[in-house]
Order: sequence, then C-alpha cells, then structure tokens
Amino acid sequence: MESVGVGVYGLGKMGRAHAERIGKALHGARVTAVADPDPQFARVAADQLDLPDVAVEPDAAALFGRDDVAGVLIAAWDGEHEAALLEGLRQGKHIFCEKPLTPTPEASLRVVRAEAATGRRLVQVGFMRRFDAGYLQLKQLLSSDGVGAPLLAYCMHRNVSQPPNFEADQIVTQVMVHEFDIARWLFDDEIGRVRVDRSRPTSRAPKGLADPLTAVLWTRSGVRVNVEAVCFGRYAYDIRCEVLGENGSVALPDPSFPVLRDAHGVNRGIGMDWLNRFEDAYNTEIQAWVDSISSGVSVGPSSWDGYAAQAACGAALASLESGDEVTVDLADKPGIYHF
Ligand code: ISE
Repeated sequence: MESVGVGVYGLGKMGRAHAERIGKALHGARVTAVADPDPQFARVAADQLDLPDVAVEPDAAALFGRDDVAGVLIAAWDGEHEAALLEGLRQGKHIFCEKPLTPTPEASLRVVRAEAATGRRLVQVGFMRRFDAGYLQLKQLLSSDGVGAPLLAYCMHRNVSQPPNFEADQIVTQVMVHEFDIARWLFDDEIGRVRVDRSRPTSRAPKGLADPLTAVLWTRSGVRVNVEAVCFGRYAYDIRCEVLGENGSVALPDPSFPVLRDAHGVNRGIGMDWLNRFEDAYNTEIQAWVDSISSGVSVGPSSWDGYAAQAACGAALASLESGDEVTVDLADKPGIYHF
C-alpha cells in the first residue's frame, strides 16, 4: 500500500513520541518533514529522531506547504496551536492537533469556524482516552441496559509531576480538560455548568499553583460528575473513573500489571506517566488519523469537541476565580459537526 507523507510540528516530548510512533509502530505513513516554533531546536531534535531523510522546515506554513505532506500532526506548546491550525485549514490539509485544541474557548471557536468554512472536517483532536480499550469498554457497558441511566460519576486524574514551565491555568486546560471531554463523550451530552474548589495545596507544587483541584460539573441532562485533578501527586500516574447508574456501577479497569507475591506482601505495579499508560490508545488514535488521510474522512474527536471541552475549561477557570458555579455557554454548532 502507498504510504502518505506527514509532517510533525512541535518536537517536544509528545511530538517526538508521535513521530517515532508513526515511523516504527504504525503503518501507511512516513514522516517526511518536521518543524518547531524554535527553528534551531527543530534541527537538534530532528537529528535525535531515528527518521532517515526527514526534512526540517523553518515554520508551520512551510511544513503544511510541502507537496509530500498530506497532513500535519501539531504537538507544539498549546499557545502555538491556533496559528498552525488556521494555516493548515487555509491550505486544506489534514491535521491532528494534540489537546488542548487551544488554551482559550475564543481561540477554539475561531478554529471551529475556520474549519466549518472549508465545508468538511479536517481536524482530529488528541483526546486519546476515546481510543483506550478500558474507556471503550466502560462506554459500551453504559450504553447496554445493565447499568441503567447514569446518575453520578467520579473521575480521578493524578500526575506524578509536571514540566518546569507548567503554568497555573494548565491544571485546568491540560489536566482537567481530559475529564471534561470524557464526561461529554461517556454521556453523549454537553456540560451545562461547573464549579471548581481548592484544597490544601501540596508543598510539592510550584508557588501560585492551586494543586490539587476538584470540580463538580453537571451535564445538561443532570448527571453529576466529580473530578479530581492533581499535578504534583508524586506517587504514580493514576487515572480512575466510575459511573453509578440506576441498576449498578461500572468502573474503568486498571491497566494490567503482574502481581508479585514475596516476603513484603502482595504487590502490583502502577504506571508513572501517560505515554506509557495510554501507549496502545495513542497508537490506535494516530493510526486512525493516518487512515483518515488516506480515506479522506476524518474520525475521532473533532474541533467541536476541542472547543466544547475548552468552553468548560473557561467556565472552570472563571469558577476558580470567583468561587461560584459557572454556566458553560456554547456557540451554535456548525452543520459539519452534526452526524
Ligand atoms: C498531559 O499534558 C497529558 O496530556 C496527559 O494525558 C494528562 O494525563 C496529564 O495530566 C497532562 O499533564
């Protein structure tokens, strides 16, 4: 089968991991070119990638403009996403954009409108949990009659730590945003309102970062979702989810680790970061993107999903500021996102 040429924009941890995944673990695509908002860093990072003959372009426009680039994976720092997305949409290319789509709902809405103006979906957003086997089983069980109508959900999201340049808002826009997307996806509903509460901050968090945070949100149909977000939790990357329905409850399965029994007791491992916890999900999601370039039909989370999650983040940040419950306002949904 002919393979499609793709570009990678942003060569930090996620960009490099995805570039190598496309080169080694997936089929049907090859990385032909890369770029980074910092052109000097792009050269250094490209040399470290095990990708022979990869070209290095000076910016996103040049990367999108190459004839041998049918789609670009954007994994640059959040603030760089909007300009790159708008450029890719202008050039009519396929785009995979890591979450969050953009750091603010206003910017995400500009992307939604630019995509709608092309008349077709071109963007897949990196909410990889939607491709995780455990979350898919959970959703499947929810849609069977067994659990009954959902009433309540609990979502825990605990990280070991975050990079040094992590900003205070990102506990919402980078961490909680996954739970907002999962709530929308699990319950096939939009988020109606949200309230965020602080707790005693961990001494491990940088000054000014409220960590941990909890949120309570209600979907429009009234399901209450309790969210916990921890950035500097130290002990492990621990992701949990449980939904209580009218007939029973269903919980996300833990990843399987072997059980060690010895003189210290019975022990089972636990992951330390998302790349390893969600490796299979990342492979499936990026393979789906690659396949969508060949088929011309975008799949997975859309720009609208990215925008709606970001609108919930905007409300959550306003709630963090005011202490009040905040309504999530959404613009009208363009026709290309109805199906
Ligand atoms: C990180 O940026 C991710 O995208 C991970 O999926 C998430 O679990 C983590 O909390 C974020 O910091």
